[in-house]
Amino acid sequence: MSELLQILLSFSERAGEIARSIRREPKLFSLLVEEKGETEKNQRFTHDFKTLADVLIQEALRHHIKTMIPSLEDYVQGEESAEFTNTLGEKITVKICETEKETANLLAKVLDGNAEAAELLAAVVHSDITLQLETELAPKIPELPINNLGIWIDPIDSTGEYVNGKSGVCQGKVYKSGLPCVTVLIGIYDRVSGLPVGGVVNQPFSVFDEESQRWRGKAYWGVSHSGVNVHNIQVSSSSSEIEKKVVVISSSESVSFQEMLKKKFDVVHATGAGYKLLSVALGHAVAYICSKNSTFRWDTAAPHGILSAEGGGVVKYKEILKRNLSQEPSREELQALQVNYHKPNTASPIWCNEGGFIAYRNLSIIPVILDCLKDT
Ligand code: 2IP
Ligand code: CA
Repeated sequence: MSELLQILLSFSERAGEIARSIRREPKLFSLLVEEKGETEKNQRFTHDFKTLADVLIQEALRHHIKTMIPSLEDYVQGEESAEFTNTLGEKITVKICETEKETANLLAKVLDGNAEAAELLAAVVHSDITLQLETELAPKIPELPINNLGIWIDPIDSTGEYVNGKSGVCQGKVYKSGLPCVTVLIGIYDRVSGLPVGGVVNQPFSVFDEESQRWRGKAYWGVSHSGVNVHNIQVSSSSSEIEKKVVVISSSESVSFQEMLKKKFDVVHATGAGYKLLSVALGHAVAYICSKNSTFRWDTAAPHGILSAEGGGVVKYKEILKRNLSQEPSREELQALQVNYHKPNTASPIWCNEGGFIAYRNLSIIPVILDCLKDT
């Protein structure tokens, strides 16, 4: 069993609980909804607070890794900067302290002295939430070479949907928007090859339980290392038949791009890069095609790890379009075109997924997609 995966899975659940409790606690939630406030102070304050949820999760993971696996601490990278400016213009670096009280004091500074909100947040950050790997799968997971690994985290992907807090609109099995599109993404990659080794995707708002009037989360994971692939995804047989022709894309893609894909697929716009990748992993869509520089390594690393464990992957879009499209790409060719996670781009933004990508669970879909796009 991999201790690292167990640690990251449990942590993803704690992150999911931080995300849920911020929406659940009236004192914290009121800060989120002030996002729509009119005054400049309110807007700045809540903008900072929104970011604080992200930063808190990221720094909590860094703290957790430092405690559990000290050698990995320097190799945790994330979307957020831990430096914060409150409405008084004070610069504060958010970190998780040794005690809950110390963390609360630090957070109170970021929250302009709102001690009650700071204490609530500190309590959930320091709470000991665990989620166990499935007992039948845990023994199959290979040990991972900790000293060769790096971690990418996107603490809250789809921040806009998180703040809006709508329950979500479905097209087929895919949510186009809403809280189910929010994900916590923790990806593991090999520092030498740059290839994904595994990932955890936590969906904090997966199912709304009418009885308790609370959201329940789901956590998905996968590992692909030394030829051993293990994951906890269950793709129902109906998914492979009914959803066969769904591809997910961002609503920001051009009309002509969508028209080309519509020749062979039902095209669904869904929010959240992490969520779209998860939809492919779950078999709710056959592919996610992103033609632009609109995502980052922290968006793709975790679900890429799961897709690799399923035999799929995430290949560079512009690169694959350059090859001879009349020939089907081989497995080896697709392997060489995988997005990698260890080297920044030569031009800024250095960690964007330059040139876009195609995410797939089954490689047989790639020639069909390329056939649609051959005139681009
Ligand atoms: C965003 C978020 C957006 C996505 C964008 C990501 O991350 O996932 O929804 O755009 O690519 O970077 P789209 O939904 O159009 O694909 P964040 O919410 O963390 O900024
Ligand atoms: Ca993101």
